[in-house]
Amino acid sequence: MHVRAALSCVAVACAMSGCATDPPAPNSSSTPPATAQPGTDGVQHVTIDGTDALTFTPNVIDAHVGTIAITMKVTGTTPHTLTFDDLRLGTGYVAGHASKTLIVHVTKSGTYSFDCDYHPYMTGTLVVT
Ligand SMILES: [Cu+2]
Repeated sequence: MHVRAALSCVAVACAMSGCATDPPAPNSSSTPPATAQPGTDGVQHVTIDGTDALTFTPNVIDAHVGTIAITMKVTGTTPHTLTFDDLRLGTGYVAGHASKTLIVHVTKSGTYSFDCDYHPYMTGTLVVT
């Protein structure tokens, strides 16, 4: 009896303070997406890093339908590729401390995933709106 009364008391306090509607805390370890910036050439430009931790950083690119120039900069000594398997398009081998730019023409909005040929678990997503 005593316990039940205490529990319903907590429920009322929670509803009144609105604590049930608080959004979950954001994941502070995730990197915000990279947004492709339109240049004077009409091409959207974005640069992401390929790291020795075997990650693309950031690993989400936001862009709009059109032409997107994605530069992958290899920040360490481990070579990578940036490859869109579905689009059959990629940078090919990019050596340590080098960078390469991939031009992608996107005509349809959607989500396009990419990865590294050498490290298939190294993945990223191009989100086109
Ligand atoms: Cu790689």
